[in-house]
Amino acid sequence: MPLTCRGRVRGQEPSRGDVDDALGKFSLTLIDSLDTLVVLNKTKEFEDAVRKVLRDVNLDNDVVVSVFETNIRVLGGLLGGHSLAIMLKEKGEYMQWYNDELLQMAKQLGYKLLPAFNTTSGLPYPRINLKFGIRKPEARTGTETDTCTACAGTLILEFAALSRFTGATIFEEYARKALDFLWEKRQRSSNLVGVTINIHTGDWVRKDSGVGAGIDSYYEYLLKAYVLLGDDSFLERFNTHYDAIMRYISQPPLLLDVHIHKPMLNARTWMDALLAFFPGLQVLKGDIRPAIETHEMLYQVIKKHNFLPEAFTTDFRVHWAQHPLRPEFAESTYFLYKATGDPYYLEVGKTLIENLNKYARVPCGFAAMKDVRTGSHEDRMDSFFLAEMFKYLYLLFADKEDIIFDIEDYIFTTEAHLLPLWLSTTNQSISKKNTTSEYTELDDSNFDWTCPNTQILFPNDPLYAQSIREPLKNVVDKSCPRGIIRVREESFRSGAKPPLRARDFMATNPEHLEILKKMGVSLIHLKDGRVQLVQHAIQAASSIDAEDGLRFMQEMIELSSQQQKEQQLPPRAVQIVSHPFFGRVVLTAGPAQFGLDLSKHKETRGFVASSKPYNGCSELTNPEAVMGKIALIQRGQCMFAEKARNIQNAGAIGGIVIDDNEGSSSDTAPLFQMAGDGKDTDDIKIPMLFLFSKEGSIILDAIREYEEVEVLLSDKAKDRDPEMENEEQPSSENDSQNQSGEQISSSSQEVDLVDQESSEENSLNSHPESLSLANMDNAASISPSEQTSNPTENHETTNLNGECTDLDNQLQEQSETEEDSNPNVSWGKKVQPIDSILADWNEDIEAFEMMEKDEL
Ligand code: DMJ
Repeated sequence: MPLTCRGRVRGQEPSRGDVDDALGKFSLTLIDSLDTLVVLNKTKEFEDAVRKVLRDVNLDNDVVVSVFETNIRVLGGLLGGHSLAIMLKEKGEYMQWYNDELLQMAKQLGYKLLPAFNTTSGLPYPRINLKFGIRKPEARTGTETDTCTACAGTLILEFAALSRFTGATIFEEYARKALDFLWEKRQRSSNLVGVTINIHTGDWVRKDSGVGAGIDSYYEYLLKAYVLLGDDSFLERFNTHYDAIMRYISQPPLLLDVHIHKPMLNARTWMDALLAFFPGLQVLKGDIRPAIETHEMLYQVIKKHNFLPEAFTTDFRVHWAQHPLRPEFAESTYFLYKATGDPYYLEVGKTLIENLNKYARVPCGFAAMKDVRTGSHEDRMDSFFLAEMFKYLYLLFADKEDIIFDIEDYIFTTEAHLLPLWLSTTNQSISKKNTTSEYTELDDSNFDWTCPNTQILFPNDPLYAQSIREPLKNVVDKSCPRGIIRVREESFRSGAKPPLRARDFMATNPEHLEILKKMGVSLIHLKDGRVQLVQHAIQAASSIDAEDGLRFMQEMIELSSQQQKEQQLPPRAVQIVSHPFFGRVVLTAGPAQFGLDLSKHKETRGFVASSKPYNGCSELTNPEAVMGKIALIQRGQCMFAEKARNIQNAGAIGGIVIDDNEGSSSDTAPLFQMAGDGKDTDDIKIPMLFLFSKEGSIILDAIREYEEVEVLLSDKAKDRDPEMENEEQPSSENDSQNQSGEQISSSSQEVDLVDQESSEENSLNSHPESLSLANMDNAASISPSEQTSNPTENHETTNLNGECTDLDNQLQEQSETEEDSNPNVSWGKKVQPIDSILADWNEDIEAFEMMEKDEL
């Protein structure tokens, strides 16, 4: 935990849910970073680290861990460490004492994971208790029915390496069986796989399919298993899937999820950050062009936000704002540089390193970005940062002689652990089953993009990559908000104009109601005054109308979730700028619905002082201490607005409310928004922010240690620059800001606090089967009535290279100001099931809902 400078021990910190499943009290970061030390030529440190692992690590802990994470990080880390330990030993200088101890640990761990495979399908349970295995009452796991495709399909490299290193064939056999099962279950007409699968029945639970979260390394391991094990069946499977990916998912430069049964239908309008590994895999396959294109698009998104947000929309807006310092983009940059030799990729790497140093480096390491928009941090540095990010960035700039062994003799696992290629000819006793006959002859055009040897195709020609990037150079900046692309393309292909766009819909317009009826969409008036939209495809006038209705409903969902987001104020940042922090520590803060709006004004900078009484609920007894400063107040006992008025009257230039619930943290709790007191709050002119207890205590601890602590309250952390380290900033800026005191309008609220997450509970996503508008007025507010132009086909087109059409521009403006608008639309509850055609669609949407909640 790089902000609090401690290790994260499972059970000793508040649970973060699934993310913690990677932690098994087995010194994860130490093991995951073993082979990085050798790559970075820190051989002595590697030797020490191996000794520490052998001395301290216990694998027999009563902890439930993820089988996938334990495999790729711990088993992979031990095997990577072993691979390089024996390489060093052979060289004769280091590790002379080493006697396969890491391999023995790996084997012990391998046996601990095997009970997870005790299913009829051979797909492993997603979790296992390291001490008690599975299904026994003490194990506290084994009731799960589903796992992700990547979770079951990312074992073969580590398990086969373990078998081949030790001669114990059982590991490779189990991993192969799981892969065979997944292959059997692929959707036969599209040749795609879903995101999650039932480990007992083999039914797809989530039928959306992409190359990012939940599936990514399944594809990676098919191709790499072929490279490591030389088994053609893996290559044939990979090529079959790759053909499907390029046919349906790849829309260069985008990679968009589709439905496995309806692969021409996009399943989402956003992409996740994990797919950034895919260009690297395409390099391994030899398909350089789309790799260059997707990588270029991702780089432009990064340039916009400094980091790749966890998810971003097809028009490149932030969808999920966090960034846990994922390495996938650096990985692809490394492989593209190797493939093309284009120095452009060194420039890309330099930008990555500069951004890490500028925005993520903190006194005890590198902190994950909680929100790329504000630059705020999370007290988290995942082990993959050292295992992968450091390794790939170092290798990008390393010359051959900088590395003490030949990296070409190894293959990278998904966690960038190194396994020697000589394993392919060792202990080959595991037979190649199911190899022939199953693979359909692929159309040759599948390989049109493939260049098996880049040196032959463009020897020393860096301009090759540049010529591919050139047409895309403004793809992100000049992008226009998109609709649902595939749907749009299809409707224009047939020359059809959608009869009604969701954004134009007015519930009071009889013509619109007529069109809805034709499309099989009915309006249900609920007792509480709300209206629900439900589509029954069989009630549509024709199958074309039914499809139009489906599109209309899908657009409505998009619109609704966009509007849901617009109601929320974005998070703010508290940045500690005084010595010794100098802006390096940025805390995520909740906004207030009253007081100075930091998104419209310059940041407020000042020293902090605790108010007396600390709860700020009455006139302050220490006005001299808070005068001209940012007052710290504890949450509770009175309204937030009352606290704000009391500190403002005492002369404070801003306020930070610290949560009184001990242990609360923005890592584990949803963003918190302070509401007014139901009265007019225009009199409150100072900015107010909210910190959970953990973040608050970082400031309180700093005061105890350094007395004078200066902070910056803003909507986005200020770049850390030498200014912060040298300058003693006077607080005049704040004074003038305070005096200018522009009026901030605030809607009246009856509650003290708005918890943004729980306010989302009635959102459409929770009840995707039917749509309910809050009331007729709000229904009308969906439709921008001031819209002047009539939508035409052109309005929907997006020109990747050029300008947006009029409507596009209009939409762009809307999206840019989205945080200011408050259309106040809410969606209601499910009323009735829908027919079988729609049910299929709804299942997919339910799956998205799950995905939104638990993915990544
Ligand atoms: C890593 O642990 C592995 O690369 C995994 O396959 C997915 N991504 C994470 C880091 O983002």
